[in-house]
Amino acid sequence: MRGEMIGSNNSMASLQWLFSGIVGGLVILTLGATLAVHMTPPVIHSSQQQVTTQGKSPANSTANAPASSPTQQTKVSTVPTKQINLSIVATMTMPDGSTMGPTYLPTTSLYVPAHSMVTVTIVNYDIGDTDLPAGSPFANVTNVVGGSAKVDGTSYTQLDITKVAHTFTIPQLNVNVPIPGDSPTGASSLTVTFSFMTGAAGVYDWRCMDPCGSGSSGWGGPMATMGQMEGTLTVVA
Ligand SMILES: [Cu+2]
Repeated sequence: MRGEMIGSNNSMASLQWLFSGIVGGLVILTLGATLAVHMTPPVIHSSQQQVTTQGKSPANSTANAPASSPTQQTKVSTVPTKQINLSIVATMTMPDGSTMGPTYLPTTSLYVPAHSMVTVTIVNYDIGDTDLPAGSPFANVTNVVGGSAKVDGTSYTQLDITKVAHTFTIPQLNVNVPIPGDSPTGASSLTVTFSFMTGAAGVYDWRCMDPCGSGSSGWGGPMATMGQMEGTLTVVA
């Protein structure tokens, strides 16, 4: 009798276990389906692909994490960052009294960490435009974080080919940012900012692709001179 009661209780308990197991399973399945829907990856613009790629290394640098721009921070806060400040002047007087320019300053020899986010600030004092050839791809902002650059705080993804003064171009990394020759505010300079991701260590050429130099092609003088409109980007492991 007692044994039967116990047995009966066990049967009841087993049924309860079975029932709660089914309910639990359904809850888990429902949660799983809900999460699957909500965890669909966000649409990533082609220019941001490297961000996601680089973002996978969780080591290093909470100290170097960008302090602002929360939308970018969620994706790139785990990678090292590096700030580069450049300016562009129309002419610069050399110690011997000769002039050179236009030129990037203070140096075109840039050093950045591998697998990092490099933020570049360029103050362009060389107001005025040099047309890019019709259909030039260098009128477009390419392969920068977020897909756009900013001029005096306003985002842009391309310029009219007649509104370009210079470009900041790293051909091997497909990074290109056209630098406007017209200040939106009418000021005597304008400030361009953008970020790009580095990959493996190596030495890359970077340069201006707008024919701002001398000669009939515009590709002479500063455009053909290291330290003026071309330089090197050394990515350090
Ligand atoms: Cu140039």
